[in-house]
Amino acid sequence: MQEALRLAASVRGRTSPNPWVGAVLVRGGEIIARGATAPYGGPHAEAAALALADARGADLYCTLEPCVPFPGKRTPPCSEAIIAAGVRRVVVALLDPHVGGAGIQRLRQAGIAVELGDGAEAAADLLRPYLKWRQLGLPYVIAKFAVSLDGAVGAPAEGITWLTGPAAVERVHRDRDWVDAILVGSGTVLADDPALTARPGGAAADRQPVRVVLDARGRISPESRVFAPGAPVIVATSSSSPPAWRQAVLERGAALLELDRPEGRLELRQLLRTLGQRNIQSLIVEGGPTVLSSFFEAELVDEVHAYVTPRILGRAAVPLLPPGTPLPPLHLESVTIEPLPPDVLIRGYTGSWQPPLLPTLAPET
Ligand code: AOF
Ligand code: ZN
Repeated sequence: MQEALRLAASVRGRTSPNPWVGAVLVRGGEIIARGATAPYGGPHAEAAALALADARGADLYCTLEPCVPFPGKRTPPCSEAIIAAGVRRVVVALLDPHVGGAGIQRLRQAGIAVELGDGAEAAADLLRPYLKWRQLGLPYVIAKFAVSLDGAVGAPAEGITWLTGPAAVERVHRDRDWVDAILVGSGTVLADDPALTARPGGAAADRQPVRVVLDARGRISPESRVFAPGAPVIVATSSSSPPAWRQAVLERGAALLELDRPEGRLELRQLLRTLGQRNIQSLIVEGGPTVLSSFFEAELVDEVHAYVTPRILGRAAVPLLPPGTPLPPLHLESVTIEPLPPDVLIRGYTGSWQPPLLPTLAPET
């Protein structure tokens, strides 16, 4: 199962809106074939592994429940392929909310021994974006920011966009490289004019995340770098942005979303629902402080990536949450710490949504 999880992780962000899954065929304690989900429309992990070896009498380990037929399906169902291949036993880490146990049932019906739950926690952890999107229809939200030792958020000085060193910048690009979308506010576009592309190893990635800009009043220039070709752009605005500006943004090839703006703030839940409908399963909110605090305030953040940088900026700290925000203090869960010299990444979950582990299945008969 560990090898299946490694295979799944190796295609993270390459299969959307399909979940990234790994599968391993084993006979006599030896791995005889490996598979990972192909890009959307291509073979699933199980099918990929089954195509590589004679599976009669073998055991199959998969990180997600094998699929069953459904209308509009693009590939042949894995459960049928497993049965036809003569697999003896299947070990499944996690149920697929889209399949809901029907895959397990079908295999058992065909006389295959199915074991459930080995590696469930690791599989759910790996698939958090897909699981949340399937359950709630909303993308999984990662709030990313850099903070100095004196608690200031944002750029150190005019013209300098990155507070952190090269190792942390590379880490950010590797995250941009797997998520479906990146979001910033108009203030960040005005201050930094970011390209918002994934450039791991310094080179533009083949697959780019969708760029989302929040601009209620139509402040950003249609000449901004975020409109450069290479990745789709969505600009979320309100009824108060000028028609001429909207026209100019559309001419730059961006999609416009008009959101409600109760109390002067864009309706973020409405935005996330719309992004979810567009198959965006994961979103990094990169700033600035105003946008980040709105996401925290609306309790829409699932995961935090805080880069702490050993600088003392000696200017007024920008708080992530405005003083007096009516929120219980947030303690991150499952915290990990990654040294990225000279910076440190503190990563953790807010607990606003929990992945399902093992919903009860009908007992084996
Ligand atoms: C699996 N193995 O590797 C993946 C699965 O339209 P299709 O044929 O690509 O089917 C998409 C559904 O299959 C998707 O919504 C999810 O429920 C499941 N993904 N299933 O057995 C895999 N990626
Ligand atoms: Zn499948």
